[in-house]
Amino acid sequence: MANALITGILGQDGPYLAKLLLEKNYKVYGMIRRYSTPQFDNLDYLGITNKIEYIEGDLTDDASLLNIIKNVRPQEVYNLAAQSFVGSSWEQAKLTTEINAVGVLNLLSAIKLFSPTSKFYQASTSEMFGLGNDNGYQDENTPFHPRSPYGISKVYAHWMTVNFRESYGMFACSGILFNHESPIRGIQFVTRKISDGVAKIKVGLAKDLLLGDLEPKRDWGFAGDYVEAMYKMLQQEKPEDFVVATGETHTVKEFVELAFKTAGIDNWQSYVKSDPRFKRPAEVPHLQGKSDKAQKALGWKPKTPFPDLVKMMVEADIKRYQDKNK
Ligand code: NAP
Ligand code: F7E
Repeated sequence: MANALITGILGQDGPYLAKLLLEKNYKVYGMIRRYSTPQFDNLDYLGITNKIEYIEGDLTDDASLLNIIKNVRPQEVYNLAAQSFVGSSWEQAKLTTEINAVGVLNLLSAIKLFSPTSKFYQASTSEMFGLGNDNGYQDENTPFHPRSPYGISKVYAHWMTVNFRESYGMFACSGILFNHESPIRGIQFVTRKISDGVAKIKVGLAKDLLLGDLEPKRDWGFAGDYVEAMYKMLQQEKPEDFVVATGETHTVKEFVELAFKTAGIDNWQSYVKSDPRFKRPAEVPHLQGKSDKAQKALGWKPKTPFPDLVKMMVEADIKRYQDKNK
């Protein structure tokens, strides 16, 4: 039986990836950091909480990683753990760097020492492009110009992954994924904040929705589709880096309009209020990925169109509130 270690198992992508690997008969180890009350809600949502073997560890604690890699010797390691919220990365720049940059070095070093044949996936991001090639698409050849401490930390981790591959011949891949969302997306990210806010307005629990800049454009896909690309990257004969994206871009405002419309509310302008607290010191104005390489080499394709994604998220949040009231 193949085995895999997933860090960040309690987040959004961890549960979708774990579900995919369990369906392929993997034994899945999930690394969780020490918490007084760990939150298994996302794994519960996908019905797989009891199918995973949990191990305590933290990317910033290199001894914990050495022990895990030594004991498990996973065939595949998916490093999804991160301080992933761009907005907080200015206030907690050092912590973001320790987890997202140095943490990845810790994990790669542990693998090199105790399980050098493990295949490694690094969760890289379109935030590394930032302002790079703002006039068109971003692909594997687009220069990086990160705009946040988060983006900068991920550039370090990306190049460290490439460097372990080039220096030690390790099977280390970097998946440069554009924004991907789902009904279990963290509540502070804009899509889920909108779907949750619209649901609260729909059921009468809120009167308005406070947002920052509505003009930035993002290439939004469905997390369930994107974890397939992660898996496929580690099944290749040789390790490479891939952009994963839909190729479509939409403004935050377009997401807002469609979310309200999906809930049967026409006049979104009456509910959405601008709040400068949600604006960023430096914005990434336009992301639109070109995933031709992944489509050709991995046979991967995004399956969920933008309107279906918005509908899935809004309907899931409305159902959550309706179920609570039963
Ligand atoms: P997420 O929901 O924020 O999940 C991240 C997970 O990392 C959380 O479960 C968190 O644990 C864990 N974590 C944080 N600090 C840790 C530490 N020091 N040690 C161990 N675990 C730690 O993120 P996601 O949306 O699933 O994204 C997965 C990965 O892909 C992240 O690396 C993110 O940066 C990257 N990425 C995401 C997107 C996207 O659009 N979703 C796009 C490109 C790249 P707790 O539950 O304990 O807080
Ligand atoms: O912001 C704008 C905000 O926080 C999207 C992470 O998964 O994807 C994510 O990063 C846009 C930005 O995601 C609000 O300024 C307006 O332009 O949902 P977000 P993100 O920053 O794109 C990348 C690929 C990752 O790797 C990250 O880990 O929406 N925006 N008003 C707002 N954003 C938030 N959060 N809240 C607002 O009220």
